[in-house]
Amino acid sequence: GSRWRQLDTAVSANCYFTNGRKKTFSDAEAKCNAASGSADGSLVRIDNEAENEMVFNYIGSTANIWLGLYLNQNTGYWVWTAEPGQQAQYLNWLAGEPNNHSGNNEECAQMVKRQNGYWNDVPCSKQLKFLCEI
Ligand code: GN1
Ligand code: CA
Repeated sequence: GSRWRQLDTAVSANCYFTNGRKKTFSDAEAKCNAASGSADGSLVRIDNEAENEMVFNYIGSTANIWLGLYLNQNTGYWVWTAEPGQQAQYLNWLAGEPNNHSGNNEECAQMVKRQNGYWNDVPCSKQLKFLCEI
């Protein structure tokens, strides 16, 4: 669809999509899968500081968003939906996070707009805006 677009070609050649709606983590990931057709899109994956800055600049005009990052219960590793078999390498947690705070039920990660784009673990059932990547 036409809503897929690049954000900063100096940082990433990948395309990004949002519909401005709020969804649970799994519903948001499913939307990213569906919106990309056969192209295997997922919730946004951030691999380095430049990409984090790019995405943070983008959400400056929107709100907190889901990242495609969740806790693999079996391994105890944080993994990206785009590559669930691999432990996430770049992480940008806010100080004190991840803390599994809300009833020990925080297994999905959000980028926090008011915390300079640092990340926080929250319940996957939370409804957040999201950014897809392809
Ligand atoms: C938030 O809303 P509260 O204070 O119980 C946040 C947690 C953070 C915590 C940090 C759903 O918890 O993930 O770790 O602040 N919960 C949500 O103080 O955003
Ligand atoms: Ca938390």
